[in-house]
Amino acid sequence: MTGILSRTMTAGLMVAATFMVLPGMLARADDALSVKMTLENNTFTPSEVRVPANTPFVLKVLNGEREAAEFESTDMKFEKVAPAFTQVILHVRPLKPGRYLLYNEYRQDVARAYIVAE
Ligand SMILES: [Cu+2]
Repeated sequence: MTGILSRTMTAGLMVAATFMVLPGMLARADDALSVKMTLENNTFTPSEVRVPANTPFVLKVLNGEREAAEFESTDMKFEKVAPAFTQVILHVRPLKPGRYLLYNEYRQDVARAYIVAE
């Protein structure tokens, strides 16, 4: 239920993340809200995180599995492969209030989590 919210992100990280996910876009390090999740044993921790609605944020998901995962969300329109024991950084566009599903596409049946925008 409780997400790890952090407004601290170094400019260097922000540039790297932007380069990975949105090539060509300029980094904005001033207002980065970041949220973290970890996937381990087919379970996301936390399984639900809250973010402010209508605010862009950075979602960092660590794949703690021994095999690759694909973090995907049709609700939030992203998908990214994460090799074993790596973290992916996703720039999520502002969300209207609601509950948004994300999952490991390789194990959709079990590994699911929610972003709650409010
Ligand atoms: Cu996919």
